[in-house]
Amino acid sequence: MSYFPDIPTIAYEGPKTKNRLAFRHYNADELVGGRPMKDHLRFSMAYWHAMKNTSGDPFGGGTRQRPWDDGSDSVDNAKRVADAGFEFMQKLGLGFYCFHDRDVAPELGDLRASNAALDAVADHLGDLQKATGIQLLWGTACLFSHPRYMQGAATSPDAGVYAIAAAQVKKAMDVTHRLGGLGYTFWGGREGYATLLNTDMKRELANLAHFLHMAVDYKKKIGFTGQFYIEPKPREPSTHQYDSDAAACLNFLREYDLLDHFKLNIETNHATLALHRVEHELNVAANANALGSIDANTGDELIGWDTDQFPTNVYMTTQMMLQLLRMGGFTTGGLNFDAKVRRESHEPVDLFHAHIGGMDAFARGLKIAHRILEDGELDRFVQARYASYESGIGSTITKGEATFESLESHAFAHGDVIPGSGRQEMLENLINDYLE
Ligand code: XLS
Ligand code: NI
Ligand code: NI
Repeated sequence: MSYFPDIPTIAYEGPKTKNRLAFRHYNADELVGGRPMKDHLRFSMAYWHAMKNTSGDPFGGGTRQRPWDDGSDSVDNAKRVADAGFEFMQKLGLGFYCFHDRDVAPELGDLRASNAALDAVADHLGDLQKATGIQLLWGTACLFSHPRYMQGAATSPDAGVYAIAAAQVKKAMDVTHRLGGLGYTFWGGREGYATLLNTDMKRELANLAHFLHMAVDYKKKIGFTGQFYIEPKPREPSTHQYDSDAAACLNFLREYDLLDHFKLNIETNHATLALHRVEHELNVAANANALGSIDANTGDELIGWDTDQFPTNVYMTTQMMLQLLRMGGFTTGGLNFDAKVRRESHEPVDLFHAHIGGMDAFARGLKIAHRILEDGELDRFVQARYASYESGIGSTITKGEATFESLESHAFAHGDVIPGSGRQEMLENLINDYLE
């Protein structure tokens, strides 16, 4: 049984092809810097967007044709969706996927029944993984859709809700572990607040920290060795989300002694909502040794909300890949397409066009970034820009040996200084040279 009978396996045909269902740049086994593209990029399907999302918006319901999903809460239906998902990933050559517990299996009337459904679908997912070699990049629990989570989960004012959230994460971790998941993500869907008038922020943050410490303990207990990720996002659905950006997450993790146990999963559209470029967020995370994974998408800068579009901008993917290559690439993480087709793009084939575009955009970004780094002109400029910190008075600053007194005598002795040009325009031209 095929769910995409008219769509062939997508092949690399090179930049000149006229075939819209082909890769122009992503060539899985082609080596870039001695490593196959597929290992650099580690593309992943986001189950919720690719398989479950119907592309509704606040003004109208879903438009998407999803012949694999009859909308029922049965385990059989969930297994069919999984079959469609694995056929889709195989046809695109996606080596990984990510899910929320409630994407892959239905939430039923009570927790025990929901857990049993999840176990049954997980068995099926395990079989599909075995048959295809596709791996689970990370799992997570949906702690934001059900009405009980309207005021948060691990930051809920209600301890009963908090307990259910913990039970749900416990189960989602079990299943992720069982499926050999390489990671587990905490996106604090509704961990934030709408107004301080009703909010005890200090208590909510402490509760959140306890929750994550319990997750760390449970991870050890079950022998799960996957990487934990926190995914920053500044707003939506809450007005103020606690994990607002990479710096805020790192500060929270440090304050509550969790930094050793978590890395960040950086999402492009969330960076934009935080008024940062995604490369800034990647850089902040990487500098703290905490860049774990990426939710690859992009936002519409005119609309200003989390539109979760597919990434197509090569200038952006180039900057992202520069950050990633400089840090030595992914270990457990990957590029997870946390992106959805537009409401107008309602046919199953649109899912293919969307992923092909995203994969090609990152493949180009990878090749371009690799060449930029190999040629070295950009890095040489940056190095030279800071050269004054490598010798003389500068090196005493770098080594932490300088004092206000030593710097004052340097300033007295040498008089005023104007730094060299930042050459922003020249460097922008340099990058454009590589974007043929
Ligand atoms: C929503 C988030 C979500 C996480 C997983 O904006 O991006 O999809 O990635 O819970
Ligand atoms: Ni995401
Ligand atoms: Ni998002």
